[in-house]
Amino acid sequence: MNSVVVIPTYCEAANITAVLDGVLAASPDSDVLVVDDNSPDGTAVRVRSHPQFRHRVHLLERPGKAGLGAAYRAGFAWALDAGYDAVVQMDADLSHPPERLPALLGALESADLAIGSRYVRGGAVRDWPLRRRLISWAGNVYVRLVLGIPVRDATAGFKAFRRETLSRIRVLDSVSNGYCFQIENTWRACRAGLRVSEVPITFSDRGLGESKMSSAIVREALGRVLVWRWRELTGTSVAVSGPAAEDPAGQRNAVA
Ligand SMILES: Nc1nc2c(ncn2[C@@H]2O[C@H](COP(=O)(O)OP(=O)(O)O)[C@@H](O)[C@H]2O)c(=O)[nH]1
Ligand SMILES: [Mg+2]
Repeated sequence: MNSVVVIPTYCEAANITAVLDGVLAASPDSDVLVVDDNSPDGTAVRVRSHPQFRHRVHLLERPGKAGLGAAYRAGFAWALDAGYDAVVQMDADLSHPPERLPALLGALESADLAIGSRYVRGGAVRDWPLRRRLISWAGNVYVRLVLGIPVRDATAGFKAFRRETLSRIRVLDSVSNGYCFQIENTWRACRAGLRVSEVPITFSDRGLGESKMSSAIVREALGRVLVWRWRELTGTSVAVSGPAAEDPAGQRNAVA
C-alpha cells in the first residue's frame, strides 16, 4: 500500500527535521506531508531545506493558525487527491514513535482504522507530567462513558486510515477544530461499523518546544462529545449518514 504520513505543525522548527528523518527511515515506502499554519519560528523553512523535499517530503502551507482539525482536513484532502492508499496522522513533536509505523500500517491489512494506542497491553506513556496524564485519562473515561465506544485510546493522535475509511467516515465533513478531531473520527469509524484495531505504542513527552493544548481545546471536546451523543439519542445524528462518495472531490463539495 502506498502511504503518506500527514504531520500538522505549528512552531515545530526545533523538532521537524528529526521527525522527518525518523519517519523516512522507519517507513521506506511512505511519503510525508507537513501541513504548516505559517509558523513564525520558520518550521516551513526547515521542511523546504530537507534533502527529500519535493521527493518524499511535501509541504502544504496555510495562511495562519486555524487548529489541528482544520490542518488535518486540508492534509487529508491533499492525500486523497494524490491517490495514496493509506494515510497516517502523526504529531510533529516526537511524541509518536516513528518505529511503530510499520506495525500501524501492517494492521491495516485486517483493519480499516489502526490506532497507535497508549492504553492497551504493551502501550505506555513516558515522561508526561501528572496533569497531562490526568487530562488524557479523564478524557478517555469521559468519551467511553458518553459515546460508549469500545476503544481504549479514543483521544490518540497517531493513527492509520485506509483511503476508503476516510471516505466512509466523511472526514472532510468533520466539524472539530481542536484535538477532539481525534475523538470525532474514531467515533465516526465505530458508528460506521468499520474494523478498528489498537496497536500498542509508547508515547513520550514532546521533544522541544511548547504544547498548544489549551482550556478552549478541552472545552470544545467536552461540549462536542455531549452534543454528538444527544443527537444520536434524539435521532438527529450526522455522524455517518449512508455510503459516502469515493472521490475526494465529491467529499469537498459536501463540505462547501
Ligand atoms: N498546522 C497546525 N498544527 C497544529 C495546530 N495546533 C497544534 N498543532 C500540531 O499538532 C500536534 C499536536 O500538538 P501539541 O502541541 O504537541 O499537543 P499536545 O501533544 O497535546 O501537547 C503538533 O504537531 C503541533 O505542532 C494548529 O493550529 N495548526
Ligand atoms: Mg504533543
